[in-house]
Amino acid sequence: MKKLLRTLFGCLCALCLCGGAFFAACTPNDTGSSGMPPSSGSTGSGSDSSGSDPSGSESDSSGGGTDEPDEPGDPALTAEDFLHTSGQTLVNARGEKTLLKGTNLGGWLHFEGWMDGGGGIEPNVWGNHQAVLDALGERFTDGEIEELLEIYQDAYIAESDLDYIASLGFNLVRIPFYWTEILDEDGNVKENAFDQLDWAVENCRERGIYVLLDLHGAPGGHTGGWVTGGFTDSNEFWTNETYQAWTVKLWQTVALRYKDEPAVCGYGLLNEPVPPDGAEHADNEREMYDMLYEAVRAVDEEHIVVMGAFYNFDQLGSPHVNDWQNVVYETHHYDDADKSDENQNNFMASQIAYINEYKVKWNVPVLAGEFSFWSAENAWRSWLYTLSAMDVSWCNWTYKNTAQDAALNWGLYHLPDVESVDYQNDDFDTIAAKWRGYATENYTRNEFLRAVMSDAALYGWDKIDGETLSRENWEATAYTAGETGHALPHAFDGDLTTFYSNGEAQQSGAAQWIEIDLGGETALNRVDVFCPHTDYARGYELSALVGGEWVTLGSGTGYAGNLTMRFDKVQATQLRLALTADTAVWWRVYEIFAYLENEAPMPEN
Ligand SMILES: [Ca+2]
Ligand SMILES: [Ca+2]
Repeated sequence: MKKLLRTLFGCLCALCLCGGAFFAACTPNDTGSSGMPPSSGSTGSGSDSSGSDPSGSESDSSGGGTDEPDEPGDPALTAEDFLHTSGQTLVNARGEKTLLKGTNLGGWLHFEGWMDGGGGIEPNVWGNHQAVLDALGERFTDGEIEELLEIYQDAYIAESDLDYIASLGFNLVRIPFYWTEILDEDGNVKENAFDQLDWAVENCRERGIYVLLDLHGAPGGHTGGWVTGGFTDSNEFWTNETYQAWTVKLWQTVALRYKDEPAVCGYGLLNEPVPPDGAEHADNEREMYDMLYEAVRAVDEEHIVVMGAFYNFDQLGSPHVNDWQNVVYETHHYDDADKSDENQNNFMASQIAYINEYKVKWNVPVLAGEFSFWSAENAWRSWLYTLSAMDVSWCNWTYKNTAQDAALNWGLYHLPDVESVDYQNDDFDTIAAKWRGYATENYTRNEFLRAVMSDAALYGWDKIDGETLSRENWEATAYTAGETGHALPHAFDGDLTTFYSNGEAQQSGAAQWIEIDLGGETALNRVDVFCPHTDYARGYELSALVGGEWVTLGSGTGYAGNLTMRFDKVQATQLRLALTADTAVWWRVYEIFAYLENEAPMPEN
């Protein structure tokens, strides 16, 4: 990740927020043609931002369309699972749409000192991969350094980590690596170049997890001197033909090795490229991507190639203009200037709109390859659910992190009990012992991120495991404060572009609610409510009439996207969803669904 992004995305925010609600901006040309859960497409064309529906009741539109959920099967990936692009989506060799959801294995094959075992290199307190190599090179032989790195790498990610990743419902790991993982410092392919990558590909394949190979740091540095490229204060890749030739060689070596491998979903050519002087050298950036694209295509015509839409899509240009086939554009999303819920919600919505604009305009699949919304739960959930509904793949930054501020949510594991290496003084055995300590067992599982991300991966609308209950015999009534009820058909018409709005500020005390007569005794264990990022319930309580008695099924603070409420199975005749918090914003509901899910316990803690 890169911290300078705040400036960039500050600009994007201003551009993209003009349309107001992100649903409005999602698929402006697509309303009425798609958008049914559990799959793709438009999530609405409702009007403005909060409280915008003057009628206080409903808006009209039409729509529909269906898609089938993924078929269950053997998790191991086979030739049938080999992915290609198709329009704005990814499909396997059977032609089935595939959405990638997962995490980054940051800090494993590419040190980023502030977040992993590479920290503490002076004068750059953040450390970086090249600095680690250089510091170790002062006192150890190349062979000893390789041995130490392998000790670290073998400890940092183990089979148990991949088991956990699979248990979260993830089917993607993005693997950032520094170029010296493959080549030595003379540009020759190392004997042990594929020790960890082969291991990762094989073990991910068995678990149904795709691997995206991400060249995070290229020879000479390619990220404007930022630590993210592994070589702070150097940006020579762009102008040094030797480094460029090595990078061509690297990608051809990698592509040749994996060209028939279905578990590799793509090659990320360059992470977060920052050519000298930025936009003035956009041609340079396009040339380098094109050079690497052609290098890969010379040995591998089938795999997806991933292009960094960085800082933005326009800097690289469309696949059509560049004459690239079977490519995905990857975006990164951070706004660390203001971590408030309100700002993160707005930022999240602007990024949804921005992704969708180019995805549609260029007819290209997008991967949100890095992002964080800190502790803004609504933004996290709304982001993940909405990307999934849009067929945009996603993986957060990152799986493990040494950051000691839990609220930053930098990792699915964090707050480790580890010791930093003293590169100037520690002997071989001490470094080895410290690096073995970076095994995940010495980290703390991040339950907030686990819940947020696994909910989206396991229970998003693209992943309903069970029966979606028919709403044919339902009769729903909405009650606003002090008024009698009225019907709200647009919250039950299967169309994510039409909605109910209560037309008044939300109140505590359950004085506003939606009641659903289920038309007879009905077994259910889950209710989903889809709301926009603005007008979602700030507090809710879900109750059911069971055997003539009202029982509370769940309550909480609410969030946008699809608010998923799961509970022990009940036989109910009525449901009631009430508001329980005071806020100036209205309440808008696109759809309400109920399900009888199969046994799908959350991953064990
Ligand atoms: Ca290695
Ligand atoms: Ca609707």
